[in-house]
Formats: sequence, C-alpha cells, structure tokens
Amino acid sequence: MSQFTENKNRVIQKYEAVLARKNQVNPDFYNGIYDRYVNPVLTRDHIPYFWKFDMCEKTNPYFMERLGVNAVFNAGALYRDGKYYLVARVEGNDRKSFFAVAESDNGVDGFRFWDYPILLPDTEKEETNVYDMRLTAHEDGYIYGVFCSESKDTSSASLSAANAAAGIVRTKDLKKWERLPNLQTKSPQQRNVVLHPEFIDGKYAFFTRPQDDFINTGSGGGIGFALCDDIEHPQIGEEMIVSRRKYHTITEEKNGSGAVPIKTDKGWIHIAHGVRNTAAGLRYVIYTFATSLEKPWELIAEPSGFFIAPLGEERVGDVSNVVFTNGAVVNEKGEVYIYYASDDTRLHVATTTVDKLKDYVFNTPADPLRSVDCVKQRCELISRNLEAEH
Ligand code: M1P
Repeated sequence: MSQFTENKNRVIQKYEAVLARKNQVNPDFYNGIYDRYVNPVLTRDHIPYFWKFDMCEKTNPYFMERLGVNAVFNAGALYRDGKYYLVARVEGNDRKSFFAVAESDNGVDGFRFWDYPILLPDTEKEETNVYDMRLTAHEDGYIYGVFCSESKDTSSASLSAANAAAGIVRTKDLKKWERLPNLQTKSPQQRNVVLHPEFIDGKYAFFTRPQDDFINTGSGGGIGFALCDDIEHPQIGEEMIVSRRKYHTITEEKNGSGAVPIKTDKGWIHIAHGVRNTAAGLRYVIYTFATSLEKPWELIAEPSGFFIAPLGEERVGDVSNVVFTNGAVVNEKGEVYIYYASDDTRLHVATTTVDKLKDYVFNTPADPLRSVDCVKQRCELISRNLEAEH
C-alpha cells in the first residue's frame, strides 16, 4: 500500500470514528439547572477531510493537508422538522473564519458538515473576515443570519485596527443565501447583533452592542435594542440599553447578546455573554436575563452572576477562559439545547428545559452589587434552610 493510501485511510477512519462517537451527560457535573456533556459537539476533527487534503495521489503523494482548519466554534442554531442545524464559525489555519452548516438527528452528537461551506455573496468588498452568525427564524418566513462583518480600519496607523459591522443574510433552506446590506447604526462599531424573531409595532427589531472601538466597548453601556423599518435597507436609530454593564459584576468590561431570545409565557429569555477583566486577561462567561413579552426591550429579570462559566478542559484553548454562545434551540418537547463554545476552539452543548430555564431566570435572586448585601442574601438562604431542617 502506498504512503498516500495508508495515510488517507488513517485520516478517513479517524474522521468517521469522531462522527460516530456517542455523547453522554457529564456525570461529574450537577447544578440542577442544565446538563453538560462529556464530548464537544463540534471540533476541528469534525471537518470533512476533503476540505483539507488534496485527495489526488499524483498532486499530493505524501497526503498532506493543503488547507488546514484550526477551530470550529461559535455557532448559530436552528431546530426544524426534527433536525438540529448549526451554522458554525470555522477558522482556517489562515485565521480567516467562514460559515458551514452541520446537521444532527439528536442535537448532542453525530453532527456532520454538509459537503460545502457557505459561500456568502461577495457584496462588501472591504470585508476581511466574517463570524458568529445568529440564526433567526423570523415571523416574516425567512431565516435570517446576522453576523460580524469585519474590515480593516484604514483611518488608523495600527495594523490591527478594524471595524465591526452587522452583516445580514437570509435564506429559506440554509442553502441559498441572499445578502442584504450591512446594518447602518449610529454607533461606530457593532458586534453581537441579534434579530428579534417577531415584528414589534410592525417593525424589525435588533438587539445590538454599541461600541466605540473594535475591542473595547468604550461608552457603549451594554446590550441595546432598536427598531428597523426596512430590512432590505437596514438602518436603526437610537439604541435603548436593555442589559446594562455594571461595575464589579461579570459584565463590567462588556456584554453582548447571544442566542435569539426564547419566548415563554413569562417573558423572553435571553442567553448572553458577559466579560470582566483580570490579571490573566478577559474572562467570558454566559449569563441570562428576561425581557417583557409586550415590551421586549424592558428588562424584567436578571439572575445574579454567571449561568455557564468555563470549566475544566473548557478553560484552555486559543483564547483561554472564554465561553461564548450565539445559538440555542427549543424542540417540541420543550427541551432546550444551548450551543456554547470554549476558548474560540470548540463547540459544546448544554441541555435543559424551558420550565427549568424559567425557574432559573425568574427565581434566582438578582445581584445586590455589594459584598455586604451578597452575604446578607446568602445568610437568608442559609437560615431558611437550617430552620426548615429543625
Ligand atoms: O474571543 C472571545 C470572543 O470575543 C468577541 O466577543 P466580544 O465582541 O464580546 O468581545 C467575539 O469576537 C467572539 O467571536 C469571541 O468568541
């Protein structure tokens, strides 16, 4: 057997073994709120070998990777007709990200990428990179993908200076994508923009993240909300702040919308991310809040602290100490699948139910914002528990 054939067989076997691997709930983790799983749902090992290798012995006798893939992470999610779809962020060894659809029958394992990644219509000629698509099944009948469209900031002397804007595409089948113009906003930069699934007063509505700078949000006060008259010429005016960044909390440095809000009888549940700064760099965690059904820009609950934080092996990767979500789905049984990435490296799932999420979001106390009040809050819980035992 030639070296080419031997290596090719080895690569194909490993790929099929990764895809066939069954996932299971992590027995070592319990918080009563959600389950974690033993294996990630998508990694770079899930990338089809024919995306990376030249499969022709004549042109690739050593069976070398020609176009490597570094990471698979931050994915938009959709549940439709009994199937779970992810539009993942795939990052090549060249640092450029692109989108690709992976599909599974059960949402926790067996995710297989479709044969080709998504080739977006090339309408934004300055755009260098695209990432973090949120998939909104809108009541207008389209599935929208809102993502970060990044281009070089040519007005700056710094080679790293960049501009972030919200790119918008729409589709009916995740196969044919129509690109709309990037969202025009008053804020100089935008990332983590999410389209609300329903019309508000007959208008499209976006959750936004106004920011002054590519990395720092600056004067941006938190997760914003704004209406848009015409999705084909998308523009928003003033952004109202929905979930505000606060001093000495998990959102002090910045925060951003994550999954498309989940509608419940008590309000819209949002699963977002918060960032604080530490001596070891930024720490990204996932938190939740709820907004009113009638006025989805009005905050009605915000549990204290994080919902998901990096744990164990999730703590180490290309950008360590990060968990990030931009996709969650609910199936007809009311089960919730939250897709979250760790460290800009791989993608995991956490599962819960709408009932548990509601209980968590509406019955977990809010952050009292001062140590002394946090101790009082905890002592009240302790005394209730100890009194109940006697
Ligand atoms: O590297 C962590 C995350 O950083 C960014 O999030 P934010 O805009 O809140 O800083 C995003 O680029 C995201 O893709 C990335 O996971």
